[in-house]
Amino acid sequence: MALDVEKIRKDFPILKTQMNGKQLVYLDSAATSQKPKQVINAISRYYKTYNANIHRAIYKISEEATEGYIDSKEKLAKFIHAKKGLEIIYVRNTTEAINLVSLSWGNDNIKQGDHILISKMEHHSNIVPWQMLAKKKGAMLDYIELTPSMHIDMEDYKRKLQSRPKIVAFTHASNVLGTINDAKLMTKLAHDAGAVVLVDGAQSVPHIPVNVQEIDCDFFALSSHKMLGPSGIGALYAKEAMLDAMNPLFGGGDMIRSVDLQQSTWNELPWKFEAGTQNIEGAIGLRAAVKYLKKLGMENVHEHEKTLTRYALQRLSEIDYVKVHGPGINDVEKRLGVISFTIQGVHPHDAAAVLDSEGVAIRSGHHCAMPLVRNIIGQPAVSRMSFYIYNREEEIDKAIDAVSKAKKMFSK
Ligand code: C6P
Repeated sequence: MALDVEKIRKDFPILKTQMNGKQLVYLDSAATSQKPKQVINAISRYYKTYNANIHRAIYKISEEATEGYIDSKEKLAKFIHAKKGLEIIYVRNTTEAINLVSLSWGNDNIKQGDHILISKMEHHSNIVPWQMLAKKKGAMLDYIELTPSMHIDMEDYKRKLQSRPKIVAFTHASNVLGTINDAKLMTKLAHDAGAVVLVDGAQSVPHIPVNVQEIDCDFFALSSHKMLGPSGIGALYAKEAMLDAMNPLFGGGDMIRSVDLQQSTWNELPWKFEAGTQNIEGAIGLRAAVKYLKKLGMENVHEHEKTLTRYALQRLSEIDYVKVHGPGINDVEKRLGVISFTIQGVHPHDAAAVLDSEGVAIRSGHHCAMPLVRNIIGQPAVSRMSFYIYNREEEIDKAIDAVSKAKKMFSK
């Protein structure tokens, strides 16, 4: 079913904003999404009517806050098709979720000489924690190559699996290329080779249907702020058996069952991993975001973005001085609405500045993926436009008009 974009736009107060005297055209949802009034109101209602700490008191509003927090996990678990709410650990963001795995699971399971396998299209969040772990343990960090069409090179992947890595960590969808990886197949191959699998879902969960049980990954990381929810909250999904076997990363209130002078025992899942007062309003906001996306239907969300992506790729392909870095128009089915590009003779930051002056928000830079942007794409920076449920074709037209304006300005 096609999304009713005009109706959706009415839910996003920020879309009425002007930027540099022009109607805001927000094409940077891969960095963070805008928030609908349903999310804003849910957070506001929490603060106005039942703000209280969770798990700690038996009075009514504390119970209501606790119920909201727990229900948020249940709803998120259902949204990504986890078996149980207790498989969801709330953290600050995708970055923290991956670090939780590298610091807890990694510390206990990676030894000197072990291999850790990641891909060359990873965000720094899925590179640096593994570098730190490899360095600490004397382990080897290997990289899966990409094909010229900017997909995972599956032959290289199979070759690299022969060194029997202990863990394989890869992104479900690239924040630079838009490429959607076959997470299910990659997980199966990794499991067959005896590896544990972590999937970085920061870019996939907001835009495509995700089923962690079908993928069968052991860990899956996501951020609320990219999927209409507030920032400062994200989640680590992990299979219950993995979480049971892992040690907590932080010690403190709530994560314990009992505390003696010299030792403590841990609380049950998922609380064992959530020390101290949590981001309660964040969980309440994320619950509202999940409800909003669920109502739209993730198949419909993806369809809408594919239509926009097809349109943008078509229009950009008609401009001879623009180069798109990522899978082309024939690959739209397996692609996000994330389009990185360069304009011949125009620095990406200059391009972004011209678009800004026209009210169009895009991002330029290395997009926290330096090994990909610098070594594989071969540029110091790229411009990137990214779409979401509230974008429409005329906004892409405005962006492309501004691209030609930038070309004219800098070609003089
Ligand atoms: N990418 C972008 O503009 P955090 O910051 O922890 O919420 O998300 C990190 C992250 C991890 N993996 C992928 C694939 C991502 O895209 C991101 C965030 C933003 O592309 C900010 S750099």
